[in-house]
Amino acid sequence: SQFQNVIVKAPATSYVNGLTTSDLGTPDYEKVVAQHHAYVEALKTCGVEVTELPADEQYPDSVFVEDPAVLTKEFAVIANPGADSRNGEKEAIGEALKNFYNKFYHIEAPGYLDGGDVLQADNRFYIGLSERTNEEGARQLKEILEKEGYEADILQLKEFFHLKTGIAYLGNNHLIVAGEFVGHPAFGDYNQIVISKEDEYSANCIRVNDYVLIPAGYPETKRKIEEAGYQTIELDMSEIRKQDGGLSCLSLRF
Ligand code: CIR
Repeated sequence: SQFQNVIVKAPATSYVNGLTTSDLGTPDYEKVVAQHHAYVEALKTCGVEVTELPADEQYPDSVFVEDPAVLTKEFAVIANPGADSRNGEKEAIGEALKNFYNKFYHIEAPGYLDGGDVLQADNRFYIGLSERTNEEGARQLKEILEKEGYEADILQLKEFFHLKTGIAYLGNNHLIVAGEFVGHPAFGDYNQIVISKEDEYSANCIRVNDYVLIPAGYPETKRKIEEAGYQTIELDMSEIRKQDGGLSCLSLRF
């Protein structure tokens, strides 16, 4: 949770035509830009250097930079995004990461993996099997991580879109869990902050240095995180949510 750098990508006007399973309506592009800008400002408040990549109209979902890569302090893994319309996003992310890393790994077909299915908690990674991440993709990532001295567990998702849709690690053994992860045996050793069904969207939040960024409109979640000892910054996520996105999806933090 100590980060120096963050990569984000400006939303393209094509964002409004991106993939979604939600029935929340079409995003308002002006509002998307404003919400993305507020997100970048919040990250700066957290003391990180923000690199903003230019918008890419060809990829409506490319604002969700978390999915084409998995980063550690020591190396970068270029993922192989499981949605056809997003797979090519890995090229621009790979280029951008050359400015920060000299050690790269790649997830290769027939393995597919979205970074949204990967959660790091200290030296352990959790990898979710989802509609986007298959067993071969998860197996490749686990092998890379273990070779590099990390631990990695693979778990099957039942309902969540991505692993991090329903879970976040704050540091200090504090884990936020919602939905199918409440009472899940893989997470029994953590101090859990349990999010109720109606507040499920707020389980996707991010610890960045001295703050936890949370979606606006979830007072119970805010209270629980502050009681655990963290300062929070609330961000309006309405237009991001319409395309199945959350706070973690919008950045790569390292
Ligand atoms: C997609 O379907 O790929 C995008 N509309 C949303 C991606 C959200 N990313 C994430 O949860 N890491």
